[in-house]
Amino acid sequence: MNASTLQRQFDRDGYIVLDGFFDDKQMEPIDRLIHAHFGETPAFQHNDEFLSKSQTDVIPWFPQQQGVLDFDAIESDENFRGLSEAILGVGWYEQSCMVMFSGRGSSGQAWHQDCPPEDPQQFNLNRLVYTSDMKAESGGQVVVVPGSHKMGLLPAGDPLGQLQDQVVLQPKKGTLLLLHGHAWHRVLPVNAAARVSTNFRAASATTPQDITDICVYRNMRYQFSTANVIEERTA
Ligand SMILES: O=C(O)CCC(=O)C(=O)O
Ligand SMILES: [Fe+2]
Repeated sequence: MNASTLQRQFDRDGYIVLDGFFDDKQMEPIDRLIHAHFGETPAFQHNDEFLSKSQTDVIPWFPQQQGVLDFDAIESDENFRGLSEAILGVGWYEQSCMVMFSGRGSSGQAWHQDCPPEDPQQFNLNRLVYTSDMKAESGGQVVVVPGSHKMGLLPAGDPLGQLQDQVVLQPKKGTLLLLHGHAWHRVLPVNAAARVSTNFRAASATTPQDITDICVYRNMRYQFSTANVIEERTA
């Protein structure tokens, strides 16, 4: 499929899943590197209030900020860049890539929008690359409500409750998931083995760098830079 067809699909649904976008051979060494970095039980970084309220169980790592160069080849892939430009327009930019680790038995991620949806033009693009298969029995699938990037604010309510029309995605080794930051999404609990995903976030030329500083959950808005709940939300 060409980039403009995919762009229209993204505009309609708020996400696109592209299995096999990256070669297994390219994913395997990166997967090993990620697991070597985290080990079995890495220490957590967020504060207790965030952990208990957000029900989000993720440890981030920014390899490029530590001079690890292994992720650069993904970032510079021509098709990857072409698709990003088709969605974000000329002048788009990328952020330092973020690897996310959730240990076995962790709760995954509650429903959220990566940034507030009030201005439809201002959003982050998640470019999620999966270096190993998500198996149904292991959990960790991504759940999204198609078209929700155009439905405004994520409804207040149960952080983990099912939402109408939700779709469960099961990425595989080499899958690229392009996901609009205003789309309503979550990650299911991780049962069997540790889960990793790598996000090469990007945004349009006119979107501020700190666009994802405030995340919207069904029970709060949370600001990462100040580690504060800035709004309590009730249904
Ligand atoms: O790890 C994933 O599959 C999704 C993570 C996510 O919600 C995000 O990066 O915004
Ligand atoms: Fe997210």
